[in-house]
Amino acid sequence: MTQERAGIFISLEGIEGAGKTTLMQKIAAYFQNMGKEVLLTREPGGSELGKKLRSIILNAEEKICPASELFLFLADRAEHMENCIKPALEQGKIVLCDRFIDSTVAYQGYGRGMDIAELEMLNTLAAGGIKPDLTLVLDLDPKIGLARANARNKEQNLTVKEGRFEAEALEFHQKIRAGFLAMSKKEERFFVVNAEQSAEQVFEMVHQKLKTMLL
Ligand code: T5A
Repeated sequence: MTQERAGIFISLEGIEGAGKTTLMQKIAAYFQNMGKEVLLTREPGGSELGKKLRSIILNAEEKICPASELFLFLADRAEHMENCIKPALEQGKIVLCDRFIDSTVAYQGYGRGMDIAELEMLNTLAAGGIKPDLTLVLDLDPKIGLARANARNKEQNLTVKEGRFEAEALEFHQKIRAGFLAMSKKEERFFVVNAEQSAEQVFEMVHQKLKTMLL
């Protein structure tokens, strides 16, 4: 709310299977019921180019070195910001984005061990200096998140094609969780929610936060 723009930008972050997609749909319905226009989007894959990049980045069978992985996420972000997020904010829409800059710091920084200050600089470049007004961090034990994601994948018959990060060891996901919690202490835009609660309870916590934001 410090940045000058007509719309509101909300990002959702957390480990695999934290419930971001589920929560995003509830938040969208909440705003739509108020008559507001909402853009639901995600990274990677929010733009046309991003869809192609997503199929490469998340494919567990595609060998990619950490630096290439990072630059693919950044290319996805630059395109997404310029052609989707920025125009929507200028039109006064509420933008709900499943993962954004903080996933890069969590996964490529805390997870892969890349330099965090450098990642923050590259994020600024890719996102044109735009940060979310609110970042919801869904926090839960990675064992629970991975079990939820795997159960959903089985139910929906998803293949390993999008499983690059799900295939990582539990320790990797624990580092990601710790990374999100560390980041949340540094900036006021973060709101951490206990995602081990039911989807309804998670939304209720977020609903209270949204009400204070809209005052
Ligand atoms: N990545 C991304 C990087 O490394 N760097 C970056 O810069 C960026 C942007 C993206 C991957 O890319 C990495 C991070 C990711 O690994 P993705 O396919 O977009 O991958 O996957 P995720 O963002 O991880 O999302 P998921 O689809 O795995 O999980 P969600 O959206 O958090 O969870 P959701 O809502 O699908 O829920 C999972 C299951 O749990 C149930 C749901 O019904 C569903 O079955 N559920 C609950 N069950 C019980 N209680 C609740 N509260 C529940 N909420 C949902």
